[in-house]
Amino acid sequence: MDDRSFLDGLTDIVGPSGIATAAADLAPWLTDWRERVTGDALALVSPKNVGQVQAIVRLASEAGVVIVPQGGNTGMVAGGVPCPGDRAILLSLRKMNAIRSIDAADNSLTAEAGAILSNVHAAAEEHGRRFPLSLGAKDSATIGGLIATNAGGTQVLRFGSMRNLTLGVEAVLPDGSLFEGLSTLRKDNRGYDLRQLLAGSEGTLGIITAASLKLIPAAPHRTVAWIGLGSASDALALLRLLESEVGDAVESFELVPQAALELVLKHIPGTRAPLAGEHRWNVLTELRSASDPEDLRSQCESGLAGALDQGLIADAVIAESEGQAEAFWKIREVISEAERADGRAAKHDVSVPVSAMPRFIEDATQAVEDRFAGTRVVAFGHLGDGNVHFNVRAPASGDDAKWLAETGPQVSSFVHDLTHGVGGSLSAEHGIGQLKLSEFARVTDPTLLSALRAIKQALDPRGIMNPGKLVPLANPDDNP
Ligand code: FAD
Ligand code: 2HG
Ligand code: ZN
Repeated sequence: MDDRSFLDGLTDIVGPSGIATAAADLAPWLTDWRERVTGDALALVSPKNVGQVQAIVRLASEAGVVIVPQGGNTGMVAGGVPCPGDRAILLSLRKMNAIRSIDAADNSLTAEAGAILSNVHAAAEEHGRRFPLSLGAKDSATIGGLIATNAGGTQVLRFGSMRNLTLGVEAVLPDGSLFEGLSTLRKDNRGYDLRQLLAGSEGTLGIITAASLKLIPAAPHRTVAWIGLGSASDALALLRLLESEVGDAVESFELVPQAALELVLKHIPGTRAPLAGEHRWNVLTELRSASDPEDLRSQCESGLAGALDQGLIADAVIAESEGQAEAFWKIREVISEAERADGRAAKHDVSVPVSAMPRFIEDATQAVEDRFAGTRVVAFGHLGDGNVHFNVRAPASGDDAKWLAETGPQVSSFVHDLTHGVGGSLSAEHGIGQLKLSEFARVTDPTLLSALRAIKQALDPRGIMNPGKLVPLANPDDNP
């Protein structure tokens, strides 16, 4: 089928308002958030219902055209944009954004794939419930994209990542059939779990059209503290101390180095440092429980006083109001934006055993900065999950784009080898996409890679679902 007939067929399915082919309409969606890849597409197609998604998939399969599912295009590994040179369509789920139902007694909510995370938060809150996964891109990231990347975020410590919070999935498979898996069962042991296979599949096995999500009771009061301290190992000791004081009320425990705070203050208007002095490391922690907010606050105060006595922390401030709590969170959530505004960096999303992370940060920073002269490591993020974004900034002088193209791959291999050496992962929460594909192939057990290819082949024998992402080709030289 030639391109013209294919596009006519798509227009018949979604109507003229559901398809765009003009370069200006496609451009914002063809480049990834980190501005690392710009792909090609014949059209941006925006179905309004599941039937249209099925018809699009069948037509693309017949025409041999690649489908790239896309939600908010906030992914960090260029999984949601086509590969350069692909004969592809961008399949946007953004118009399928309804909250289909909320069952407060069941603690569950069912939403279409294009529903934006902050809208899901608001819908749950209206019913006295909470959807406890959040991240900096919450105003753009969609439920489909979050499941497809098995996103993590800032509450994983207590509630797990997206796959732990996904009870059921509805998805169109590569042959156009519909998997009607929108169950909200807490227990269901009927063999292989297609829902869990689709979680983290990055659009390579099918198109998620809706999902049922786990809710928890609302806990409207929170205690948010910003703490200055001297080392990442003191930060981890602080986490364990707080947990012994307040149990699992500790929901978030995020590490922010002074260098990241400085980037935020420099690039993001309206931000200001929570503490008067400078500290090599900072922690942002949030505690929530159903108990009296004053109890939680005093437990937090006593935990922090204990930490001060033990010399674990240098200074701390507990937010006095929701506004101040939001201001602390803003600093944490805009680090990526500030980093992007400051220039190019080789970005890594590594996890190691939680107890090994402080040492890893110290040793790997030293090793990288010694080996690659002039680079500056900014390691921040989810210390409580053993996951930091170990980002290596280009030397301050010189052409950072050139540095990233020429030296970035060596830096990344070096960081991933260090990570692998302590039993870690090169992708804690962002996925593989296009950007990590060759490194994933390089450091991963060949048995696992064969199993991934076998699953892909079984479900998508024509290879139309988001090729060039996540599943490395058998011949390493063929990977981008
Ligand atoms: P997209 O970027 O559009 O797509 C992501 C992937 O999912 C692609 O492979 C795409 O093909 C696939 N996909 C999208 N929709 C579907 C669908 N319906 N069916 C099948 N496949 C689909 N991530 C974290 O884990 N933790 C964080 O703390 C975090 N913070 C972030 C902060 C910022 C400022 C930004 C910009 C991103 C952050 N992310 C974080 C990245 C995170 O992965 C994305 O925000 C989110 O998971 C992707 O959702 P999206 O709708 O934008 O998906
Ligand atoms: C975060 O935790 C995101 O803020 C983005 O996962 C990380 O930009 C990054 O490296
Ligand atoms: Zn993160």
